[in-house]
Amino acid sequence: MLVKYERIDELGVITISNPPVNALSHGVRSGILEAVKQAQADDSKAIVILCEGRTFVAGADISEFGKPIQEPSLPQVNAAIEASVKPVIAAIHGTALGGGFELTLSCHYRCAVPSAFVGLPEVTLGLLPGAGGTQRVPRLIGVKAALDMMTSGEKVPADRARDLGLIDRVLEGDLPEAALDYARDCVAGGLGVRRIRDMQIPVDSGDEQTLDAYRKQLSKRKRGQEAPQRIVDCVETALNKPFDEGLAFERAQFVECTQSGQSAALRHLFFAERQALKVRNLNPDASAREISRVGIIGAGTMGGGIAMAFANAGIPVTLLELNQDGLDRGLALIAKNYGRTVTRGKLSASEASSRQALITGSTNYEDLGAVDLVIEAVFESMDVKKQVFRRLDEVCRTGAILATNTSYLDVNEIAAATSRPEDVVGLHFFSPANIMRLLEVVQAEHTADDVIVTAMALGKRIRKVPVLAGVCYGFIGNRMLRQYAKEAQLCMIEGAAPDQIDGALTDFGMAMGPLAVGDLAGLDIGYKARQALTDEQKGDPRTYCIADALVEMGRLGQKTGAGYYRYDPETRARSFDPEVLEVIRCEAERHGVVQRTLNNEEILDRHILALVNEGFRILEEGIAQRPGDIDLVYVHGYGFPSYRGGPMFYASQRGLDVVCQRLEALADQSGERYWEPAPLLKQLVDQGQSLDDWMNSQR
Ligand code: T1G
Repeated sequence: MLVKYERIDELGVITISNPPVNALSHGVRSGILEAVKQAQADDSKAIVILCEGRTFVAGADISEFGKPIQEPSLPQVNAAIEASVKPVIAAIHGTALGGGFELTLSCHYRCAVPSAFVGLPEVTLGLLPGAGGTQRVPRLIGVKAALDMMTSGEKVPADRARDLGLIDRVLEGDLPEAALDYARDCVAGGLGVRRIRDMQIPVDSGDEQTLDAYRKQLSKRKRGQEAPQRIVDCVETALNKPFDEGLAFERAQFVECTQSGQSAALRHLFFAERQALKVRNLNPDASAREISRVGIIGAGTMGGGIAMAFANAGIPVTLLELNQDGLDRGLALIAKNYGRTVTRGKLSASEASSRQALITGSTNYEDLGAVDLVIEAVFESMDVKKQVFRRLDEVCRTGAILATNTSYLDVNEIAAATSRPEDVVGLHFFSPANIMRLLEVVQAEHTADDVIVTAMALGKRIRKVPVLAGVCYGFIGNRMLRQYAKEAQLCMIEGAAPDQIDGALTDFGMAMGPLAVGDLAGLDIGYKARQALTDEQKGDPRTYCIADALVEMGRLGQKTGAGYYRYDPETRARSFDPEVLEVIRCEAERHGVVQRTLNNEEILDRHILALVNEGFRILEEGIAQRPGDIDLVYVHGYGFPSYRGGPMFYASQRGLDVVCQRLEALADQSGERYWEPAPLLKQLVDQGQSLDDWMNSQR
């Protein structure tokens, strides 16, 4: 029974039960409407709407999008609730989100348990609140607070929601009793219906300016995204038009969003993130090991960031650095980072210090004897890592998980340095590790199934996006990045200036262009790594000669004020430097490259399709479980625009046949076998199959 209606004394109680999150499927919407009608006809004095299970309604059923909307629509259900002749009270627990929160807004009163949250996260799905949220919320809390809530999509805790006026009462005690008591109070107090549609927006003289400011701000902060701008348009309509007109405008905007490629992409990522947690071919009896204390080796930027990621999730950390100075520097950097989050208002001072207190410094390996998991984040050298793992093998307790944060080294080789390869796994974090959500969980040949189960669950627990990867050079992300970065170098030596290359990629939606990224990381990192390689190992000299020339000129990137670009010493603002063009021209001449003009379409295809082609190879080798996993890696680890769904989703949207043809054209143009379409891509195109078809064949 999705929706139950019962009488309890003078109250009519509507209970929704649609696990796992009480999503507003067609059946639920129909059931609510039926129950509301029934309640109008009986002698109940008030109606209470609540949910069974772990949460109040968490939104519309996202899996229904893209299909024809079946009536009753949620706006129709909400209209019936709001029109009720007797007060309707929503009783919230868990997270009332999206359409779930909009359902409560059509009620006349809202109460919640202290641990509850409310929110309108539609924007994270490329949507907007499509069941009255853009019209009702401004009437409750004003234009600016409403825009903050709807364009961020962030959850609001119950007490703050009450303070804002989004809910009326934070309950003491549990549901349903506390909610029924609150409803009885409403009846006893003679509180009649109170419809938000009849309220006036608490107008602020600066509202028009707020709308303009928001449009400007969003054009930068959410560049390229359609839904945020449409939310501003809906709020502007709420400000200037009658309620029903605003509701109709909102609905039209919402329907357009549901049909947009951006929303399809973001919904794809929503489900991909949940799918990624499901690892195929594991022993079904494998269960997660208890992780209550973590050891991290290396107090550098990465080790400190990883320590913060665990402390932020309430997990105590022992941060090991062999020399005291290094440890002190690492702890000071952590303190500075927490101080910055307090300054930005992201954390209270007390919360920041309680998290920081969870991180204990040590210079003694013996202090790792009792931890449940150790993550090494030491220098990227196989010899150094093997040394560390031999030492861990000696000091760590039986059953402790030994993880390497290596970016691309062979985890099998590292595991072989211990007597317990079954406890060794790769946990590849991305810098800054306390911010970047991606976590590549690298499954080595002997990694035990329960270690993988533990790592995936732990990744979610520390609010990362865990993605399983097999062992190969660079796993998923860095392996694809290598091809992408190579194309940046080739486009440059062939005649495209750094700002043209970066501009083409940022116009596509990448957070940063490849050359600006190189300057940020430091050109000397690649330069030093190449010193240890033979010419053959280095590969095509055209793919690194410019970078090496710049390094030898002392232009290491941002840290020296010049790399591919010049940087203002104060602001670090980036500017084009004609001197670099001369370096490029000389290197082109030296390597016999005849320069030419490249258009942005070619630059973009060579970068993005390099990712796609390598992604298909990664799939067919079984390094990634599914295309959505690859998309998550590139969106959450490398700044691929989320509203394009990731490289593999982008390829599907563009058409695998079109992608295949472009790759073949690039192979003809460059003579590089690398550009030949990956066999799996060719096979799907020849068979007229999609990536979804391939996924279904893998089940
Ligand atoms: N629709 C369908 N399935 C959903 C769902 C939803 N809204 N939310 C979650 N699921 C599934 C999810 O796929 C997973 O399935 C299971 O529930 C547990 O989810 C008209 C148009 C509520 C905070 O954006 O944020 O309303 O993998 O693993 O970590 O204006 O789910 O087990 O098969 O995430 O405890 C707006 C989305 C929709 C909220 C719980 N609402 N959900 O987190 O569990 S648009 C949202 C969440 C809308 C209206 C508009 C989280 C959660 P499976 P989970 P969790």
